[in-house]
Amino acid sequence: MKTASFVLKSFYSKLKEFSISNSLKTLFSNENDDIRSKMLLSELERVLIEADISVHLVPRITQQIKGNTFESVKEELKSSITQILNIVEHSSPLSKALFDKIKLKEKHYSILICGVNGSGKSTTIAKISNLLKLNEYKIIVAAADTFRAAATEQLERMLLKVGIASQDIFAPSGNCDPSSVCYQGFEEAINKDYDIFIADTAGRLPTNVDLARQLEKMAKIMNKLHVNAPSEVILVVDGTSGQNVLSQVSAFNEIVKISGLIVTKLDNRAKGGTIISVVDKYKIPVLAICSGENMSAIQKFDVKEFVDNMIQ
Ligand SMILES: Nc1nc2c(ncn2[C@@H]2O[C@H](COP(=O)(O)OP(=O)(O)OP(=O)(O)O)[C@@H](O)[C@H]2O)c(=O)[nH]1
Ligand SMILES: [Mg+2]
Repeated sequence: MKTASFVLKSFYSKLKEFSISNSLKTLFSNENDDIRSKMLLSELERVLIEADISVHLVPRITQQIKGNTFESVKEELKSSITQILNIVEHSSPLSKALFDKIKLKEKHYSILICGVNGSGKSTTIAKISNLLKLNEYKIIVAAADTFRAAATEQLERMLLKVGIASQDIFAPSGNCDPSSVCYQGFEEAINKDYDIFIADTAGRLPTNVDLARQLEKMAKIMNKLHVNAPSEVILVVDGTSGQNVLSQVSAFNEIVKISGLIVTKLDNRAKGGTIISVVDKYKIPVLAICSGENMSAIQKFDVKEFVDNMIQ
């Protein structure tokens, strides 16, 4: 098994591989370069777009660049991107409980997890459950992905691996409606005094009207049991999906108000620019990033660390 330190070191390894700096260095070949020259500016824009920063945001970033050397432009870019990312505070009661060991104040904290197919929802739930259990929370997970055959078994397998017992997984047998799984599971969480309730949902394209309504219903039905429910609605996005993530955030946010993002698969070909574009456009916090299938491959999103690795 990989050690925790190995996993931590590899968190930004792909981001480093795609570091903007490599391409940036080649732009500045002689001392008389002028960043405001049309050619250099459009080259710089190309570098940023290739890093997955949206075409709308790139000109706003380059407008601020004045330096003529690699080092000065690098520092200006870092500062501009940091400013964009710092528009929101990247935390929530859940992320604070996960990473800062700050106790959740709200009783029966409820979390609805959503996202497109295969974005990493169930794996992320297992990672979160693992951390919460280590932090001594009593948690219950509802298998509300009643859409895909074997989804419940997959979730159960992953949860059992991190020590969540089967009595703490709400998965009624038979053909169930996902909203009733959410309702009954959350009701059990309240009756049996669990600290945290997490609902896994089926992967869906938000453009599918029926599935969109179903997700909306899950959030509404939970609210009937607790005035603050769902306490958080987390959208899990695949960090390698580039600009598609922007449309996912927009569409899901129309259905249920997304309170935070978890970005997965940063160990794959993720270039990082997607995160910057999403935060700029939707002002939604990034609660955690995931970088591998290993249960310990989840960590807090730290703006400085992220920018330093993206632009070295
Ligand atoms: N490399 C890598 N793979 C990941 C990460 N998170 C999840 N995966 C893999 O992505 C695939 C899909 O993960 P799931 O957790 O099943 O995704 P899901 O969103 O629940 O999928 P559906 O329920 O089918 O919509 C699996 O093979 C996971 O092992 C990650 O951070 N890095
Ligand atoms: Mg799943």
